[in-house]
Amino acid sequence: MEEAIQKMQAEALAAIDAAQDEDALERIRVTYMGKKSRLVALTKGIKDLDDAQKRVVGPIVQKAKQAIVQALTRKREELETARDAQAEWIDVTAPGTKVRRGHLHPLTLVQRDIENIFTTMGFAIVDGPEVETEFYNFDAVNVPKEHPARDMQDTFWIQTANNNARQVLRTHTTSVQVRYMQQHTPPFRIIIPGRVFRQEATDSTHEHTFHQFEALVVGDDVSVANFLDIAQSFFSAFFKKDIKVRLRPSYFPFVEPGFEFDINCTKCGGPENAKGCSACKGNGWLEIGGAGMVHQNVFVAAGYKRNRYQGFAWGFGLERLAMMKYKIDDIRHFHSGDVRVGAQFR
Ligand code: FA5
Repeated sequence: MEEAIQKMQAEALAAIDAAQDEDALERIRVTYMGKKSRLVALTKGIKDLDDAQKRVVGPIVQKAKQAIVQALTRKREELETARDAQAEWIDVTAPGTKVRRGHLHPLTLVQRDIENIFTTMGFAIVDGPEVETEFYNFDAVNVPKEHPARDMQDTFWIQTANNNARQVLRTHTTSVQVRYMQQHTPPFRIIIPGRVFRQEATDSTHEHTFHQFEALVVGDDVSVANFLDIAQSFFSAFFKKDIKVRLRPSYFPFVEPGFEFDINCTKCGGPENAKGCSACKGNGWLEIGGAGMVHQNVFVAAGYKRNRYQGFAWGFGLERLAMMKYKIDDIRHFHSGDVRVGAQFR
């Protein structure tokens, strides 16, 4: 009997040691310690032994029981620890879940692009207020009161208590020219990016709120040739191809002489291949903006002596340029808030 107990104990301990998981351990416990186990059967048999045998076998059975219980407890703890460690394990090679990120609006991208090109050409970036006085928006840039030119840009007027200091939502970035010149002495070259407002019906190429880029270069001997050179360098860098600029005589009160300027079509390349081109409607040129030599009256309004300096200025629409670059057919997409538009520029 003693041998049988010791053999059973050895078997039980070996089985416990080899158990792979908590279920297997439980089955071993039932086999060796459960109600119908051999150990229980042996324990029940003790009462039938004589006293001398009881004194020998009793402690052996107790020891075997203790040894098995201890082994079971130790193994259970070991398996539990292993299970917890498994649960905390992170697979660093597993594919991650994609984080949704925001992105810049296409107009911001174009604005940054334009600013980068100009700053590498030595221009400083200048800012000005969107709510502007009538003086800086019109008077200072040589648009006389009651002059029909004031109607060229449909203006949002702001109601103010004092009618002598009327305010507007600026209709063009030209409004910043005199503000800047009052504070600075030539020579300088600046660009003025900004939001402008006009009270007009919207269509595929017109918005009531849009952005302009003004460039202003003033010095002792600045000429139209400088303007052409800078404009061609800028547009070639912006469209990443060789671009020609064409001037057409035009009228803006703040410049003399004044021009409208076009670039050769970025789609067909120019008049030679323009037949049937949808971008330029077959004429080979795309209208970009207005330009000219700064009117001496503007310099005088800024406090400079008449005929002391020369300068050129130009202004163009940011949205129209972005439309050309990204082949966008309707200006209203930009402010529509339709995420499908912006998402294409991630
Ligand atoms: C002006 O605003 C002049 N201040 C530009 C200028 C500056 C001329 C310096 C000479 C010297 P104009 O009104 O043409 O000019 O507007 C300039 C550009 O703004 C246009 O060529 C066009 O690209 C853009 N633009 C004008 N109106 C709108 C509109 N409603 N929606 C979108 N873009 C517009």
